[in-house]
Amino acid sequence: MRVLILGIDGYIGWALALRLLAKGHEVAGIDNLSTRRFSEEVGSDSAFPLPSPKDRVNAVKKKLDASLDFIVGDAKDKKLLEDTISKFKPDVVVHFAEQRSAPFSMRDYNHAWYTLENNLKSTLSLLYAVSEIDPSIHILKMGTMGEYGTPNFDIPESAFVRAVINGKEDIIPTPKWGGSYYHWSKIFDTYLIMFKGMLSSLTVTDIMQGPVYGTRTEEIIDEELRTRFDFDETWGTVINRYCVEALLGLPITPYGKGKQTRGFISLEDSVEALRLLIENPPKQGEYRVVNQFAEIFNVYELAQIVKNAAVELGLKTEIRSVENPRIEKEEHYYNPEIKILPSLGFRPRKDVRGEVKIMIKDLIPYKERLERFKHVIMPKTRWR
Ligand code: USQ
Repeated sequence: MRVLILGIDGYIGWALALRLLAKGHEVAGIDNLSTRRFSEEVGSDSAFPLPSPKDRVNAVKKKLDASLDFIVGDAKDKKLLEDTISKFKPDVVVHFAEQRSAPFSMRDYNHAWYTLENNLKSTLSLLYAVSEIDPSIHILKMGTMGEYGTPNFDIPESAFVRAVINGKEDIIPTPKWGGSYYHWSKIFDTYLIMFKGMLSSLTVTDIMQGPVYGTRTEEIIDEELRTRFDFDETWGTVINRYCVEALLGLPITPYGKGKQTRGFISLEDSVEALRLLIENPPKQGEYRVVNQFAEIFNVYELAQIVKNAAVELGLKTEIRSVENPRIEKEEHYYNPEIKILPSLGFRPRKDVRGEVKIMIKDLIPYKERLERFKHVIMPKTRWR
């Protein structure tokens, strides 16, 4: 298949490109390199040094014997999308080209607005470009499990639910509640996709993915092919942060009561799930919602798992609950449905307990580099 990845330079975008190339698909990608810049803006960097786009393309040629078109450009630019789609003629466009950090979106008005404008504009540009050039192209859009929030009912894996209000029944969009401007941008994206998808009969998979963790996938066999790995308070997600905290001898930091519960998935399982969704598109004109996670944990349980792994590897570390910088439920019900990926044959191959040991081992050679960023690890961005 021919796959265009918007956001190919990112944590998942790059890993997915490698997986698809290894499986014989043709891949092109667009990225404006904004995560590299924004990571610098908060005084941080990827744990693994990142090759330039040109070096990434060369590494793919050398190590995977594959070619890749890496376009440095902005996915908000509708003309760029039109030109690339007309030339490359993708079967599927994967949309990861969004600002993906909740804390970054909560820094101040400018960061909130940047997140909303960037994410909604890239989504709308893509929806229009595809509907004008070839509405049969499958759009695979990265949303988030965080769109649902943490409701006191089972989270369905569907775009609509049945509701009864004052005795009258109707079908309404599945209720959503974002915990940051970033999460709200994904909710608004979903509504744009459902509306424009309905108007133009678009074929869409909207993926609700939980936090991803991990340092590698099957294709990431050496440093030249590594994907970025963030650990600072703004760009790092919880398990990745805990591993770096443990390695540097900093306390592992569950926020607040630590009973915040999410569905987690390893990078390896994430790219495999994405490959399955690409190779098994929905029916033409269908809007498909997919919940994507592998294991459910609360953030205190995760801290214990990372601590045990670190101790086994001879590291000294402790868990220290810190005041929660976010406004979120710290104890809640959590039971999301997951049926589509299993129906496509998806079986997670990694689990947190095994993977965190591999992660810490992968990070050990970069300890000295990580020491330089110690000051950006503890949480500073407050929700109010
Ligand atoms: N947390 C801690 N300690 C830390 C860091 C985070 O307890 O040191 C807690 C947070 O308070 C939160 C949970 O861990 O309750 C998850 O936080 P996170 O930073 O790992 O993830 P989040 O901000 O929700 O966002 C990440 C990605 C985002 C993706 C989302 C999936 O950055 O792109 O959409 O995970 S989900 O969480 O399901 O919305």
